[in-house]
Amino acid sequence: MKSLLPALTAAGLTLLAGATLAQHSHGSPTPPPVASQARAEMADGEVRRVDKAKGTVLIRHGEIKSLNMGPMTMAFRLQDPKMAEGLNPGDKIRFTAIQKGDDLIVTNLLKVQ
Ligand SMILES: [Cu+2]
Repeated sequence: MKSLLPALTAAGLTLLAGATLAQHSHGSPTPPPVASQARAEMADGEVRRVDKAKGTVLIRHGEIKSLNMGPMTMAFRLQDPKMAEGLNPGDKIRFTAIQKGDDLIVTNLLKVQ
């Protein structure tokens, strides 16, 4: 578990170095490394239930590496209750979550087709 941290840091530095080189080699726009990095952190899920009043959502999710969690169905709190708008049971999503005390909080959520 501890050995993951230096590896992640090294990967981050490599991305930064790559971005700097790309900027200096030519003027054409290159896709920022942020996109793939963010996607790697996102977990897959399927919405099972939405509680707009409480701002919670029950998600059947896949592995969440950042939380060291295997696939399961569980409730998450939405960082912003507005994230529940347009969200319905059965929707496939990709999301990021953080742990805050006993709560798991969805910080970013995208619907996928
Ligand atoms: Cu879980």
